[in-house]
Amino acid sequence: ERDCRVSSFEVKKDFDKQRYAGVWYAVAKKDPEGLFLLDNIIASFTVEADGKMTATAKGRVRLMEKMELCADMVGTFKDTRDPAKFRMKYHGLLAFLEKGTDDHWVVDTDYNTYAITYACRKQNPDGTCNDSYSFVFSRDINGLTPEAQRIVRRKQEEICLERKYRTVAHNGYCL
Ligand code: FEN
Repeated sequence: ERDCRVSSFEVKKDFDKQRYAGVWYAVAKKDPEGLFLLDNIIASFTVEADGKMTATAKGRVRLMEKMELCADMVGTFKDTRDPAKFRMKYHGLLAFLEKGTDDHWVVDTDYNTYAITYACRKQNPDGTCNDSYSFVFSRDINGLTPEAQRIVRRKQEEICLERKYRTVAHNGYCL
């Protein structure tokens, strides 16, 4: 039987934030419950002079069925004992956007092609996740190579989220 306890998920070994920095395009995502970014999601990670990681994320959101806009989200990351596991405090530049604190785990990345991230917001009593989100990021807005897709698919299984993702469309809305 597969172990789907959050505490047993493996993350990137010897994660290097400097190499992770820069722009990533979300090409697929698994949504959490509640409000989130719809599509056109672009994240940009920076390592500050003091070594702390920060990021911005743009993504399309829809307000009241009719209006849509590009939401600007800002995240600041707190290091943990595991270099690939962070606590991310985030807020939107517009006050009505939800703010919060999530895990940000880098499950895997090769730094110059793909990355897969994971956040569990709520755990079940048995240690499996009850409310998670996950991004597949690409350095190339047009998507991943077949090689990177194979790696990402295996990682999605390892975090027990296979078949839960949907493609993130990019039509230049937040560029
Ligand atoms: C991540 C990595 C880069 C930095 C950040 C990331 C996380 C972003 C999150 C966004 C949440 C969006 C919300 C939208 C919202 C991981 C990409 C920061 C966690 C919560 C609405 C929609 C409609 C409405 C109100 C609010 O609040 N959307 O009427």
